[in-house]
Amino acid sequence: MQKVILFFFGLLLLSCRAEQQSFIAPQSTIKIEEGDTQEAIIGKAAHVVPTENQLDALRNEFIAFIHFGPNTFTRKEWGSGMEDPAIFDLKTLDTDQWCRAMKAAGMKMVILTVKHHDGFVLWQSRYTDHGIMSSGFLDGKGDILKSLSESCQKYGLKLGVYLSPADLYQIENPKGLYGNLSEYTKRTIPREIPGRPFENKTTFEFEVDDYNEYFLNQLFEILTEYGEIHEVWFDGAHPKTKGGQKYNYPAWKELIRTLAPKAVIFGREDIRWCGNEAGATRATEWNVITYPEDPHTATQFTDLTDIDLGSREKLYQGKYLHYQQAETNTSIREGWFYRDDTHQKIRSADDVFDMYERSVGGNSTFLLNIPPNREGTFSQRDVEVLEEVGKRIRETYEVNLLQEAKGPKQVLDDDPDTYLLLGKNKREIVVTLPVSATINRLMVQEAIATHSERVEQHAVDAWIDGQWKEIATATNIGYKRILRFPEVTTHKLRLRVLESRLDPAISHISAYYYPTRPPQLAFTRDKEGMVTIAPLQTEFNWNPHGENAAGNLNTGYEIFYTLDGSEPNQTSRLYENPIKVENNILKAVSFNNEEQGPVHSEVFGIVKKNWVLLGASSQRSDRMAAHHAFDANRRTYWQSQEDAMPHFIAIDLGDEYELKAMAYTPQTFHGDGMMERGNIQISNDGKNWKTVETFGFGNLINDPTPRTHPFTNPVTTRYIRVQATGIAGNGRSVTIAELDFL
Ligand code: FUL
Repeated sequence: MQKVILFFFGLLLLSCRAEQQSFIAPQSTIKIEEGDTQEAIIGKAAHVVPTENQLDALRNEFIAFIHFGPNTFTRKEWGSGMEDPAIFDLKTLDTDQWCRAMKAAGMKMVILTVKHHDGFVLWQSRYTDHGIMSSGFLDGKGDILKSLSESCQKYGLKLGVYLSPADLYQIENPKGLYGNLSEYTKRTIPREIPGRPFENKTTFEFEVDDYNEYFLNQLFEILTEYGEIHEVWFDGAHPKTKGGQKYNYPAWKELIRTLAPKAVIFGREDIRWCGNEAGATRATEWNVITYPEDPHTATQFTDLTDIDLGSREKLYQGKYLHYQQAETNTSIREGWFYRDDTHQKIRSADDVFDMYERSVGGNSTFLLNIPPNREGTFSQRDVEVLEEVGKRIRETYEVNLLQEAKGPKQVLDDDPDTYLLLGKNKREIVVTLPVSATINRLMVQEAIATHSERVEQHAVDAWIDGQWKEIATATNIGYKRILRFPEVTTHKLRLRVLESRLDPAISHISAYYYPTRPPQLAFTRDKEGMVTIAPLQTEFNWNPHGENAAGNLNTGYEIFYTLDGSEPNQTSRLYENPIKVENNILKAVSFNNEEQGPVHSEVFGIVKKNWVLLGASSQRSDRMAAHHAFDANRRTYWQSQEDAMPHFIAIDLGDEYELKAMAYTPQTFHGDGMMERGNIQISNDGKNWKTVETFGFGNLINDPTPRTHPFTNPVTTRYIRVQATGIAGNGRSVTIAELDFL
């Protein structure tokens, strides 16, 4: 008898334990315990959900970035911090115009660089005079943040702030606070400034040093005097650091959570960098990722440039599972700041719309930068692109072609809180239309707020000619997945979940039609100078210079080009075979009957066929040999040894040329060896050199896109030597994917 009782008691205990294990409360962070099985880890991952603020941020979908400051006037990407504030020579400002254009694009929030790395502040701070108060704008009384905040309220946009932790003004000026080795003492935030009281009477006590105090005081100002702030953006980039300066993030966070309870924090636990600045998206973007430490106090982070952040294999290696969504951030123009309206490239509406679909429809938020010009407005061409993109988003995504469909109403309604839980035995959903529709987009969403992101692999079928035909497949879904495929006409669709972490909860399915456009184009030139023009493959473009394999959705188009700088049209030369381009601008455009695609243009330098290596300071290995710096192949590169500066590469161009500029293409495989500073030398005999130019490039690690240095005066030479005198991030070896001379 006793045995029987014990047996039942044992069973009860076992079942309680099983239940305990299967009950995991949905939370935004879950610790992986030592001894957790792989199954247990996946079970936990399937319960990691966004916070309310993160969910709101995801629902913004398309948001704007605004880079504005002294760099707008100096045409630089990174300032030095020692610019005279008078350089910010703004005479007019129209933040209403910015807001109208952002609204027209369908954006929901705007994040302004209130202080970029140069330390110049765009608001009336009490704690520095390095900013708008010392510029001529409105006699030093202007306040860009205030003006934008008022416009945002008028147009119904949310507001966010970018406050750079790196601060070159505070690093470089003799009285600067950054890294001044001051003592950590108890300080009251905000520090009172006579005659400038705060309306908000909240105060904080923190044990901090001078720079952290400065930073907290500034956060206090911008979070209390400019209306509700919805995002605080902490850039991880640092042109320089000093004195081992540490950031008191727990204090910053306490202040933000108290004063801006609706704000998400970028760069720390709420929102993460997507890993590039080129608008590249991952085919699989998981927002449940791992941390090596507690994400709320972490000082070590996962490498966010990794192509894989959330596969099962990655999760097994983590210590914490954490919900942290990606922001796909890029600029509508080449570079983050405005330079000019003639040379600075602007993305086409096709390009931006494509990025919108890949990022928003790929489980991330699309953060697009539009830099205002020196008149304080968005330039006309930027506005046109924003308006056109907004029009395409509305015309495509406001017309759900499954409006009349029959099927599970939880997925067909517009309520994100209703969902269909797909049990083990039936992981598919069928929807039927009363009449056939032609579609080429399908949108699927998971109920992430309650059930996390669980789908790992799925397929979509259409009922065509009396049978199911698979029309698209993709990996995860999460907040939103937009599947793009060649158009089909059907009255029945089926979603099949092929792999999942526990039972997935599908909250939404809808279908759309986007009229196929003539494709965006891309050029590649070989060593002989022959240029191939082909449709740009953007689907799997994680490495922007790498191979990618996406099928082209376009057919039946023709390509026309010009070599004289004029805009190509249907009367221009028809592209049939590779064409020779040397020291020239190539412009090409695709046409689908009468419809015109975006114009793509590129300036090509002298052909590298006869270039010979004269010498290089060193090379790391044969695979990274110096000749790769001019083999017309961006996927190979030269890397020097970790030697003392300067590193150099000397080239015989094979003939004498008049040169007006140098273009540097960094390698995109890792962040090492970015050539931040250097000089250009020429020679009569390839032996004795004289310096003719010095150059400097900013922000190369995060944005390794080609940079051009125009020469102050043209030089005529056959022998040229490029010397690297400074490597980004204090690196000690140099890498060059390609050098070009124009
Ligand atoms: C980078 C910065 O260095 C760039 O200048 C820009 O602000 C971009 C958004 O972040 O890390």
